[in-house]
Amino acid sequence: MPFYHALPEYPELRHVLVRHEQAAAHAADGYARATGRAGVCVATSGPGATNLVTGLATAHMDSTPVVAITGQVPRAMIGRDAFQETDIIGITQPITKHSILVEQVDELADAVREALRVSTEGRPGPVLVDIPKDVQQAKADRRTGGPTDGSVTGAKFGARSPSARPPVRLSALSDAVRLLTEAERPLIMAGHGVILSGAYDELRALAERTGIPVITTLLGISGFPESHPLHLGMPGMHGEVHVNRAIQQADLILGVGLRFDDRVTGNLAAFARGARVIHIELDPSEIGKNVATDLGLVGDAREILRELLARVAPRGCEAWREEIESFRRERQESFRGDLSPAGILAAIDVAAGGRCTIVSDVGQHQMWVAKLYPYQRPNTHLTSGGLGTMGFAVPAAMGAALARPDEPVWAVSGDGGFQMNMQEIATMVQEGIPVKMAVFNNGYLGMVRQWQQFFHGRRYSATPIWSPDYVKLAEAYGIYGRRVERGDQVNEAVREAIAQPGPALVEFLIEQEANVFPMIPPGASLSEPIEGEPAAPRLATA
Ligand SMILES: Cc1ncc(C[n+]2csc(CCOP(=O)(O)OP(=O)(O)O)c2C)c(N)n1
Repeated sequence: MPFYHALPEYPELRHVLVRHEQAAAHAADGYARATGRAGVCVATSGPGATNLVTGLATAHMDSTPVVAITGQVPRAMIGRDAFQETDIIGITQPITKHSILVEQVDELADAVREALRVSTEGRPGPVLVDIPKDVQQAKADRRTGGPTDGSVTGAKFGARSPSARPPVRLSALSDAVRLLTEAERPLIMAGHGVILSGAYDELRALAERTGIPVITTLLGISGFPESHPLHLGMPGMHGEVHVNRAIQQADLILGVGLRFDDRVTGNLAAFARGARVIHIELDPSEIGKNVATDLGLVGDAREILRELLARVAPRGCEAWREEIESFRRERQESFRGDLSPAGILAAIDVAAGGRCTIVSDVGQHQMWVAKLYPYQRPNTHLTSGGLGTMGFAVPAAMGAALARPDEPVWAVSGDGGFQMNMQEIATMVQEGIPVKMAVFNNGYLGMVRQWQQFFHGRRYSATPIWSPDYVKLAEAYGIYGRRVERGDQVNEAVREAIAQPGPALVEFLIEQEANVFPMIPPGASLSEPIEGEPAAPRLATA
């Protein structure tokens, strides 16, 4: 109440009232991913605060700077199970980078500054500031201490000042250069760190100078142009066969700003057995955490790539040029049917004139979006990678749309994830946030159905999913809505949706039992992909 009482005095703060606090956290996250600045969300104590939890965990897993401000019961009531009391600091401790319970009003301004700074500095992450009601009601002299050069609230993770940590040792850099020069089949694996540090130009220059092919992890997508002749694609569980084959055949992997997640490596014991690994990473605790590393370079990806560029001599990758080219030729889509994800995504790209941001949800459609959308511009693919949070796309797209008013922002969801946060259409209408929503409706929790088909003998337990009439839903919210059943309706629907000044909803009735290929079964190595419909039902292994 005190926070909202004061809010009208600060018209320069854009406040967006969401319908569910989970959406506030995701919207702040979407804003943060799109701008590099902290996204801020606010919730009341108790249930409001706990509703933020999934969004904070999502931001934590993907290293994005979100600041959550929560109300708390008055100090004298803390610990007495007061009405709407929760220990939100305790609940969120493992999923925040930092959290602060503000116990004195004198500390409030510094706590908020500190939260903004910590969230963006170094490896970004979520920070929670919990403020008891009586602290909010107390008076203090407005403290104007702290930096006034904008370096706090204006801090951007992509434009960090050079890190305070000691520079990478010269001997380590020259070891890296030697490994890069001597390798016959080197590969660059680019992760989220490339985007967080804004290392696009440096990555591209290094690849072009050395001829080393680049693969982009789910969160590294749009860190390197999709159509670049050196771009191979996405690795891992749903990565293309040729990308995983390249990993398995490589003799050197240069990992840039990634954490070698299990969805990327498959069975660790069989991951890139012939390769030495150089790992560039801001967070030293990531080095060697999952994959044994021959050389770790700790620091900002952009700074370290610059150092390498200054030292590495031009080279080609002759020993493996032919394989790389054949890998690229193998890129293909294995979707049957007239209304294909590739066709829908191509239509969105064309209708947006190549200028749009895609925010995907979690499931099969997420993998299609990751592999098939022709990303050319930096940081135009936003998705929940580490936590894999269904329901992320719609609210995160709201945050991205507020950050990028000059281009269409599309939320691409499945019928399952869309129904987890579709209440936010009301927010879009009330606040004039023109998110374009694509629902890939297959009538199933598709990714789970696929696992049931492959590993549980087609026992479709609790995966068929009913949907409301999305056209009528759009109508109920007073927005454009359209159902697309055939390939020849795609272009027009997408164009019309983009032409709307406000939000728009397009439902695509895609083939119900389409699968995402290839797929590395859980626990298997990158060399064991399933490339087509399994002949006989298998039993679950994991
Ligand atoms: C909040 C949440 N609950 C459950 C899951 C597990 N899960 C992963 S994918 C998936 C199905 C997604 O179905 P849908 O949204 O329809 O997308 P599709 O796979 O059909 O494209 C589920 C339930 C999850 N990732 N997130």
